[in-house]
Amino acid sequence: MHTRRPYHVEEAEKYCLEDDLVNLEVLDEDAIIRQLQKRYVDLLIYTYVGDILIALNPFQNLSIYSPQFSRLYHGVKRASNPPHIFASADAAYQCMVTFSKDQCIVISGESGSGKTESAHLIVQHLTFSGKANNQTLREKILQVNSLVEAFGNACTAINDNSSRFGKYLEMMFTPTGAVMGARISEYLLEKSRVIKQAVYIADDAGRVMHDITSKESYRRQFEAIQHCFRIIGFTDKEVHSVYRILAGILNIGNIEFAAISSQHQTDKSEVPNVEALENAASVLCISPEELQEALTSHCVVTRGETIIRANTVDRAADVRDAMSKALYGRLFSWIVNRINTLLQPDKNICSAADGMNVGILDIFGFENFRRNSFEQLCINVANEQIQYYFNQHVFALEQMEYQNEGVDAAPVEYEDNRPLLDMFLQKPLGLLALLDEESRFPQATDQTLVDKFEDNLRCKYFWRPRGVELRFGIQHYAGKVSYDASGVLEKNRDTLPADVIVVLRTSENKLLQQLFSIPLTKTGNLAQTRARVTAASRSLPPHFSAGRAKVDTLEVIRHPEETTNMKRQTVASYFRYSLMDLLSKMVVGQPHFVRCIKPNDDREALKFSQERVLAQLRYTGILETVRIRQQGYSHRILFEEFVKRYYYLAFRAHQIPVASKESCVAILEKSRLDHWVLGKTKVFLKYYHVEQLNLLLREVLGRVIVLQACAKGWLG
Ligand code: AD9
Ligand code: MG
Repeated sequence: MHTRRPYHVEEAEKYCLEDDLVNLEVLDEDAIIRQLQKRYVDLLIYTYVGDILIALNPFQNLSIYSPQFSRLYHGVKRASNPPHIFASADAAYQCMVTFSKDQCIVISGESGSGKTESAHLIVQHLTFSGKANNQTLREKILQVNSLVEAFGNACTAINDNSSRFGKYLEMMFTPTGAVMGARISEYLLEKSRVIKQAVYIADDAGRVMHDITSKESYRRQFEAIQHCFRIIGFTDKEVHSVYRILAGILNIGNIEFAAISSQHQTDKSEVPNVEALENAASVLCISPEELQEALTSHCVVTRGETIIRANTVDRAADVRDAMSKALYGRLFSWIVNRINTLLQPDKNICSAADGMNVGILDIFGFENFRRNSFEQLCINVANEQIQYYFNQHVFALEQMEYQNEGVDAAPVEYEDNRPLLDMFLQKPLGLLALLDEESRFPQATDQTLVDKFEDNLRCKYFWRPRGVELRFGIQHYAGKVSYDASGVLEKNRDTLPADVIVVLRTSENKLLQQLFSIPLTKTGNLAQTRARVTAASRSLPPHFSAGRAKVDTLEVIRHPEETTNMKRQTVASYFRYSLMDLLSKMVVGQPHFVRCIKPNDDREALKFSQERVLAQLRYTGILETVRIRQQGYSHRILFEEFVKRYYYLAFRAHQIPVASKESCVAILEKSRLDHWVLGKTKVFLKYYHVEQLNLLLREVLGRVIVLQACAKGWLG
């Protein structure tokens, strides 16, 4: 596949490790991969591509994350130290403080590549940088990830601690950069996991059984969770209620159904293992009779009359599963909401509106198992969206600005996944819209669903293998995935019968009552979310128009059972909304990217599979990224803003210069920078210029403060 490079080039490169791929003289896949490999075996897992960080999973613990390292990377020039995740976290922090602007760190990579670990390390460094006087607050923030992951991560065939939800953690800071609180938004928790572990887990049955039987490790994990709850500030009563609900979910899973046939009816069901039913009812503090009733029958209202109908065995099992999923999903949302309340900024210190934040995005990575279902589809579409976001920022927006501003820069070709994203999200003929439409027909089956996809999705990204009825394939940006459509319709409908809600509301467990009484909104205050989404959509660039269309039709989220006449909220429609909500948060901040790479599929330290790494470099467009960072200008600042920010570098404090091109030139020349360019309205800078300017500014401002202090006689 690759031609080997001449020997002397390899020789010359032997001792030459480049911290930044942009500095490579020979720029091709071969050079990049050899560079990364050499670094990896030297345990240099981090490498820059300009301002973007590549992080290779070391699959072993490295001693480079202590507070001493945070100190080393705090507030210094990037080139002073080897590349590090702390340097990226610090860059975001410094940008936030210098420009008083929200920042957003987007971590991407396939499942098991190290996103969640990276997110932890970023939080660790940010709590270090944003020194809160309040030690307790810092400790609380450090526990947040562990707590939500205890409830939302699980073991898969790819990753023992795989995220089964998307997480956007915003760390909030005062205008001077002291950490003052945190807020999490969770996206698309995979609820189906509590009722049925997919086949891919069964592959690992031996190990899972071993884990389950090694009680010692379970007890340690349990104690760790207890510790997190306590530090963050949950009351004992709340924690107790949480455990009861978890025990309820486990016991519900044991309830079985059997058919009872009488003379008149043959499709009734009953619970043969009454003990499981009683246990479930007991821990959930509800009546076992009412629980049985809710599972084995349902009310139908016709012409004002209520009729009770029996549930078949299958239907009863579906209701049981829907109940477990609802309990798990709502409990998870409650924990997240509660954390947000416990970690909100103290109004006496600073109101959230006056502060700034750094958001850290850690979603579930791209997945391709032997069997892929609706869950993988949603996960992969979310990754598709994040890749699109990356492309927009790194390629599209930048090249558009060159054109608009008349700046001469060679265009860099990149793989645009917009058509694929449209195939999923378009209305009315995108895959998710088709799925929703089919979910509304009671007679529809998974077979009619796949037929519908085939009839409508006529593009190269979709195909249907012959001879396998319920299969369809999708060519994702990260590879081909074959999906199994069985059960997809039902998963999308995600119905929870009113009878179940009624009985859960009778619980004496206050928390449980609460979970099913108020319409829980996943994203906090609905009115606020809606306002934010609408406001952000106005500032979205034109290519976000698909998103904008979604905003126009944005419906207030209500849970299906709270709506009788309203259209049901399906998982697919909630998913679209979530993506939009997430993007709306992200577009507000200035983005920083961390690209996680998995060096091998065996989770082995020091093992570097060229083939696997190359595949990831290709689909994430790393080579193109290196090119654009080498040739392009990743920072574009309006003249006015540039002068406002940096005038101290060339003018005296009392001189207020005109916001003109000439003032910009004066500043740039005084700062002795090379290779910048001026457009019609903006200064075009390389990523390293901004760092140099900020360091200079800090020096100058430091001198100004000392001078002022002397003038006022404060310093001896
Ligand atoms: V998924 O999409 O949620 O399935 P992630 O989040 O990308 O996936 P994760 O961070 O969970 O992957 O990393 C997988 C495993 O790799 C971890 O459990 C660690 O054992 C290992 N890992 C990842 N990064 C590091 C690191 N910086 N140091 C040590 C690491 N181990
Ligand atoms: Mg993860």
